[in-house]
Amino acid sequence: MEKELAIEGMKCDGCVETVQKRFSAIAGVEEVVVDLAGKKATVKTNKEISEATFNEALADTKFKVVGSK
Ligand code: 9UX
Repeated sequence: MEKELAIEGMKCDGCVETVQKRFSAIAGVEEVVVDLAGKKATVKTNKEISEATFNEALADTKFKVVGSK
């Protein structure tokens, strides 16, 4: 499955790396591509993972998932 997540708060490649690491640590996530300019992440997963789960993975960061499709 593939999901596109709109993300607020990323300002540089360090932010991209943090989001990449957090999302990659979620069980079922197989690939994460973060787009700084596009303020989004495209994730490939082997099961349905809710937007809320991705947002929880960003707890204690300044980033926030604000939408998904
Ligand atoms: Mo860059 Mo992001 O120095 O919090 S890592 S702005």
